[in-house]
Amino acid sequence: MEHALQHRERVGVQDFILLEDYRSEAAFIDNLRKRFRENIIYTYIGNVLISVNPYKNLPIYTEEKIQQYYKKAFFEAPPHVFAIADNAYRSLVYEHREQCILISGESGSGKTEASKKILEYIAARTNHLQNVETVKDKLLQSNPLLEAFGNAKTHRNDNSSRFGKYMDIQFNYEGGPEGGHILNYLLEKSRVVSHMDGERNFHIFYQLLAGGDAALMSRLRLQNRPDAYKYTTDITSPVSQKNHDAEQFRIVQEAMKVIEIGEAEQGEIFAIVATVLHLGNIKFVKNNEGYAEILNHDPNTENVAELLKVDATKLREVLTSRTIEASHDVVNTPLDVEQSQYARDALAKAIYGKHFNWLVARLNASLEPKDKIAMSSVIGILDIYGFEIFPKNSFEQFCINFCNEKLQQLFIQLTLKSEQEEYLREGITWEPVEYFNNIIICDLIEAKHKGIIAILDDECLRPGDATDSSLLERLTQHLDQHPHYKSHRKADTRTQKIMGRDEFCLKHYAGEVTYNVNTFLEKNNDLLFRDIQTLMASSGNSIVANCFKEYNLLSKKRPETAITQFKNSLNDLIKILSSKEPSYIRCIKPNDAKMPMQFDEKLISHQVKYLGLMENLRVRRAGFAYRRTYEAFLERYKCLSAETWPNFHGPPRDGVQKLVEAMKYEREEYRMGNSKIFIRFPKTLFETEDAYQVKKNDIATIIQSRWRGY
Ligand code: AOV
Ligand code: MG
Repeated sequence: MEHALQHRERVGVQDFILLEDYRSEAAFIDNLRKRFRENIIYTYIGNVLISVNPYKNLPIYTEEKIQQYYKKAFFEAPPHVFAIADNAYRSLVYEHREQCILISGESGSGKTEASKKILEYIAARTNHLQNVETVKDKLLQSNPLLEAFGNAKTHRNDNSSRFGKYMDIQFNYEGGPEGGHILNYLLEKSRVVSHMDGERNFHIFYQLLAGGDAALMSRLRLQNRPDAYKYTTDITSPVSQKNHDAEQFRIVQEAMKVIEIGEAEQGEIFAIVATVLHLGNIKFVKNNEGYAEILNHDPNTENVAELLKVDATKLREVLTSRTIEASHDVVNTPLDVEQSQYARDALAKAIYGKHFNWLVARLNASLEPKDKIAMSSVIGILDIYGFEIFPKNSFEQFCINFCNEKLQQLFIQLTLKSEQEEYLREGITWEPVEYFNNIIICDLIEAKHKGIIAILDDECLRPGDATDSSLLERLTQHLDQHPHYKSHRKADTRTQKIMGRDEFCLKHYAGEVTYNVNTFLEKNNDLLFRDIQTLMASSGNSIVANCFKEYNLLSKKRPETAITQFKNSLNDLIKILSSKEPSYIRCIKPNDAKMPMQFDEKLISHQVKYLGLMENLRVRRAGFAYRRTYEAFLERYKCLSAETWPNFHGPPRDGVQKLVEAMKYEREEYRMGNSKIFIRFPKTLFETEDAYQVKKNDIATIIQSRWRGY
């Protein structure tokens, strides 16, 4: 038998709180490395779960494992994503506190996988309950469907989420999942029309081309080859990838069935996917007058018109000209080739993006609880795109990284700050812990009137000659003095980092990112020519018609810019999350090669820093691992002292005092606050919980024997 100490030497400690040298980052990383080498990917900091992506399938998600976490309390079993799920579930069902699980970490660190495991665990955990099968199937099947349309291969991650997702699982009073609701955030639409070399468009395009049968292909007028389409070229994919895509296509079709998306609807969905591919192949030539023209019998335009059930001549018209209403006149202006290409790509992005929103709404309709009255409460799971630093960063990275700043701010507020404030409120002395508060960066981005978003929107709304470079000029003019903003004028001479004249740099909490300002205005305006909208609203494809009809109703008023919509929806999300009890999963990516068993220390150290894990640990260690109100603590453990059992008559604080004496807590193990007891070490709690379990069994045995006696 391995000695306990040797065991600890080999696999490290399961809670960083137990590290002797808890202030040393080297010790922290060493502990992660030991565990990673032993295929132990999970470790706690108190109740925060740290997860390192193993990049290989480990046998840690089996039915047996599920059972293990089902039956044990949080601190009893080794750290696991199932323990987080179970803890949230118990708190919801037994203590009636709404829960949310926030998963963060950079691209490829394992957020989406973790969110799927949570869902699978909850599905298995509630297996014994009646009438929840269909709902559970639908919840589970929403993943492959949304991933097909919203995920893509990037340099960082072969299955990268290109949209943010917050999913509520709604439970009835018995604790059975009754329904669900998904909120989606800003799909990276630009990927529909272009992607970097070595990356791909959204999975669904390749899945359809690889897996669609001959009849479907002919109906959609498609060939089974991604290289035949402009939007899906630039990829040399091995045969195995094609087989995988084909297999995924079957899974997507299966998922659609479970979600009750019937044949007719499926037909319309795939027609939309095919339309986008055909649109991409439409070519414009310059006519004698220098304007754009589509050749008369261009099959691509015909295909689009056929699939969308719109008039082909009209389609040609809207792609090559534009009507402008000026006072009482309607003027038709021809577009040049470049403008036409822009219109074509804008249409492809709009169709795909709106269809994605439609799909989420369709899923929500299918997930809506049948019986609203029986519904009691929710567990929310947030899986959002991780922080991104690419060689070239654009508007999308700006939005994604802003989102990560907001979530980091929430993490700080909810854990670090509230932790310190609680000690103050409870009248417990403790040494303050210094930490970096990223609110300064959030303000730089979103402050009213003078933040980056306000300046960007101003430029978008300014009539006349606003351009991306005038935007950059204004940003620099207003923000050059800000400690987290860098213009090319201030480019780092020490590191010789050269910034282009069309770039600005933000010092995010997670590192410096240089953004290229080109296309910021266009992407933020996100405008579609009105003629195109009107034509789409007349489409015989009911999904397309619906998506664009809504748009048209609003179009009298100028729609909000993309970034303002995003900012508002993020602030709504923060409100939702703040109203719930949070659990955290912090995901770490071990290497950039997407390989198993490679532990890149530099990369990991960077993530440990910016995730604020050392600060998190310091706060936790300076403080107490566990706390409960006197009422809750007394209610649970009152059987542990004859003086509090079966009822204690007096203030709960006095009752807890009796319990603490009965349990022989040492002075350094706990503190009595104004309304709560604080327990410093997990070990103290383990022992109390064990004693409680033993006592509970004793009591149950006594009661049973009494019943038998009757
Ligand atoms: P992400 O969600 O954090 O990135 P994923 O959850 O998609 O990252 O993980 C990336 C890949 O790592 C997965 O496709 C798996 O191959 C592998 N992986 C992650 N977690 C595990 C695990 N627990 N066990 C085995 N393999 C795993 V992004 O969405 O790009 O920010 O936008
Ligand atoms: Mg993801």
